[in-house]
Amino acid sequence: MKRLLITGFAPFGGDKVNPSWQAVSALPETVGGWELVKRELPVTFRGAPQALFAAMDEAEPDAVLMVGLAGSRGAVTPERQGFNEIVARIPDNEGCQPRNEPVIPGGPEVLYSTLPVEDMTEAILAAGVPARLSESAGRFVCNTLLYAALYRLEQSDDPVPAAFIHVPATPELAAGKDLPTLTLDQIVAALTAAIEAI
Ligand code: PCA
Repeated sequence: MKRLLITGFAPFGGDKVNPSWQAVSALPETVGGWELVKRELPVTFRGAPQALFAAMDEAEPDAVLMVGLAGSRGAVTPERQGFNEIVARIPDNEGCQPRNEPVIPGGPEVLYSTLPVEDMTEAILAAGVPARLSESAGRFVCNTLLYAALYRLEQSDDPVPAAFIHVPATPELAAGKDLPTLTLDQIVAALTAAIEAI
C-alpha cells in the first residue's frame, strides 16, 4: 500500500486547539488505498520544516499532504502554490516574527503544488463541503512549510508529490469570535475526499 505523510499543526496565536491536527488525527489509518502516517507539526518558522523533513526521512512517503488552519476562510482551500516570502503578522510559537524575508534565499518566487489540487477541490465539493482552490497560502508558517517542502522535494533525486490544504475554524475554535466555521466532521469528510482524489 502507498504511504501518505499527512500533517496538521499545533495550536497557535493563543488558541487552545487547531482543527487541522484535530481533523488529521481523526482520520482512519487508511483512506482510498493510502496508508496514512500522521504528524503534528510545531507552529514555528524553524521547527515546522525541520519536523516535516524528519518525518519524510523516517516514513519515506509516496506523497505528502500538509494541512493548516486559515481562520478567516469559510471553505476548505487546497493551495495552488507557495511563495518565497515571509511576512509574519503575529509571532510564531517561539516568539519569532520575521518580516519581508525569503523562505529560501535565492529560491524561485513561486513553487507549485505537485498533487492534483484542482481534482482535490472538485472532490471536496462533490462530498458536499464548501471548497475552492486558493492562490495564496498567506505569508506565515503554513506558506513557509509549503514552500520549503516543495523546494526540498524539487532538489531531491526522487521527488514525491506534495500539497497543502487550509481548513476553516470549527465552532469550538470560533467560540466568542466572529469567524466562519465548518464542523470537524465536515473537515474530516473534506480531507477524506481530497485524499481519495490523489
Ligand atoms: N495556520 C497558520 C500556521 C499554523 C496553522 O495552522 C498559517 O496559516 O500559516
